[in-house]
Amino acid sequence: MREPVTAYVGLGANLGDAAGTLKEAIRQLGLVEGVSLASQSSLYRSAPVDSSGPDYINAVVQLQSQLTAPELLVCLHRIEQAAGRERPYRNAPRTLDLDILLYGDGHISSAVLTIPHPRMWQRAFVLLPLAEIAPQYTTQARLSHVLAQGVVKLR
Ligand code: PH2
Ligand code: MG
Ligand code: MG
Repeated sequence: MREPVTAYVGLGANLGDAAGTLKEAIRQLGLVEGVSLASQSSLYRSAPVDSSGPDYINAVVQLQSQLTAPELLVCLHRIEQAAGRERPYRNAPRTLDLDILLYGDGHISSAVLTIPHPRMWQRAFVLLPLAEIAPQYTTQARLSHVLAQGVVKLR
């Protein structure tokens, strides 16, 4: 059996019942073989950043994963597909987006996967939920870069 790795996954949606879709996606993540849900942030609302359409709902979860990062990515894509994800163009509004943010202390740079997520440190909709469940990553210096972005905590 592989040693579990602590991974963080960012969830986002701005089409349909975004909050309901995120909650269902979190439930689905916990059902994946080899993955357990360790903690989850609150939900947050924010305007689209480099995207369009309705406001986004975002959250971050902590997983314990016995999968490799590429194996986890396949599972995330499957859950996105089940939520009706379409990819008409880059940063299009979406029913569900699941991004691996951090995978243990791993660094990956492949055609399909970059870890740590390359834009996570510039985005309040990632850092504020991450700060709730993993404050060791969200130093004041990192938060100070994004605090001007309007993000509202929902619950
Ligand atoms: N995701 C994007 C692009 N822009 N903006 C917000 N507010 N929330 C997101 O999750 C988001 C975004 C690309 O994945
Ligand atoms: Mg994304
Ligand atoms: Mg994505």
